[in-house]
Amino acid sequence: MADAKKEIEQFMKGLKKRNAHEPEFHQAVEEVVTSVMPWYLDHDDYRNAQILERLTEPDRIVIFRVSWETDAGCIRANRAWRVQFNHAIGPYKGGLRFDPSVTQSVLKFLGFEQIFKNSLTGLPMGGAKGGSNFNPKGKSDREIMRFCHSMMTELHRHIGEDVDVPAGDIGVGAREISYLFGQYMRLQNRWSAVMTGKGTSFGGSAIRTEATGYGCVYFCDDMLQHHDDSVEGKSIAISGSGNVARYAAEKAIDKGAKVISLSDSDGCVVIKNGLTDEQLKFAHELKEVKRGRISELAEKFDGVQFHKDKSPWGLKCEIAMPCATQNELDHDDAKQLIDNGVMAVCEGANMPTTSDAADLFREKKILHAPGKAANAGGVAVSGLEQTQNSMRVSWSREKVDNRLKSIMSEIHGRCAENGQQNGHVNYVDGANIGGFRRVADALLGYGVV
Ligand code: NDP
Ligand code: 2IT
Repeated sequence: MADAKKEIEQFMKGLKKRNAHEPEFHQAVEEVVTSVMPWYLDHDDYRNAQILERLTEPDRIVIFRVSWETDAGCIRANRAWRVQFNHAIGPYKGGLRFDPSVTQSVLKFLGFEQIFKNSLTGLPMGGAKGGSNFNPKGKSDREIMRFCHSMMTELHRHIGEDVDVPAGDIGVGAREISYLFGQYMRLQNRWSAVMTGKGTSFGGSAIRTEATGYGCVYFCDDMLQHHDDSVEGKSIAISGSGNVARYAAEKAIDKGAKVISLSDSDGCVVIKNGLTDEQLKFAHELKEVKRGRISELAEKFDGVQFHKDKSPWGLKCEIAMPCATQNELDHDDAKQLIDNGVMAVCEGANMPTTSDAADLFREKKILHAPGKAANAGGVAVSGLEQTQNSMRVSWSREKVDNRLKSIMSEIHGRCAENGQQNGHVNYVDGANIGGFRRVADALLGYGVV
């Protein structure tokens, strides 16, 4: 068998040359290729069909301008993308991100990750991602509306219920999905399930808002139970205070854990005695309605302290749940967490751990659930929303929540099966290999496409 390390180096050299100046994309590919290469080299049929080479080249990328007008009458132009990465196992599916840090590299990494995440859910969904470098912070509702309407005026040509179905991500929540969907309907003159994360009054699924955070805690509990333990009674450091972080906190509290932090890009709040239901309610309102800063939680409640420009990774905790953004947990953070006795890292965000931090978790055999497994609950319930829309039915919260739980358990099972290493489960390898195999089989069957 060829030397896997050498083959990985060779592969990455070519990929970096073809995709210069795209560090996030390189990082996401390298992680998958590192897990998959030994298996790939063992399977000549996949190798001869150049499955890895084909899977790392997006089907297409649409780039376009979004022109819009501020309330003061100034004209602005942003750049937007839709990366349609791979639709071997179902229509393209993945979120839209609005943030000034959005680049083609970021969206390619996210679209690439989405292929394997969606495959792990067992549902028929391909991988895509899109978004814009538009900054929604500080914009009025009407500015957001004008931006979303303008964006959809171009995007609508490239999506469709059986083609590509966008949803939310950073900076894109219920308000933005409604504006985008409204414009799609106006342009197409038909109601179609072209987006997920819709309001429940117009075709959205119960539990979709909560699904990523809830699913992350279900996965974490499955992972700990597989090791004869559970989330109950554990102290959990959570980063972020957006959609994923807040609903992860809600479910963690529900399962008897102690949530000791939340954060945003200004810093983190530490809640020594554990986040209470009342504090969480305040945080939901603060972020969803007032669109305020997490420091206000410390201003409002005794026993909550705000640490400017700090992440939660210096805190002593048993579980770390990064739920903000990519590369928010680096090697020093990983070292501090390990020195403080962390037993599990469960990723609500996409690729929140830098490569060298992930290497350290691997070396120290820390249970490390990668985002493509642990945060797949969001897209899984998006898939269930698509099913309900096609059937013209709407399932109860209980039914969707039960489906979510069983999908997360199935994902855990796929990771455990594919990540067995001398009596230990490597969840990163398990998720990458498990997600890859289903898509690779489909591509192999299609011939040269
Ligand atoms: P939101 O926009 O609701 O919240 C994002 C949170 O992360 C905010 O608290 C934000 O703080 C913080 N944040 C963003 N960028 C940074 C940064 N550079 N440094 C520190 N904090 C930052 O997004 P979501 O909760 O939806 O998404 C969070 C993560 O989860 C992302 O990685 C996303 O890709 C992933 N994800 C989301 C899913 C979903 O269904 N929504 C599904 C699966 C994964 P601030 O307000 O200051 O910017
Ligand atoms: O990263 C993700 O999985 C998401 N932002 C959700 C995608 C979706 O289509 O629901």
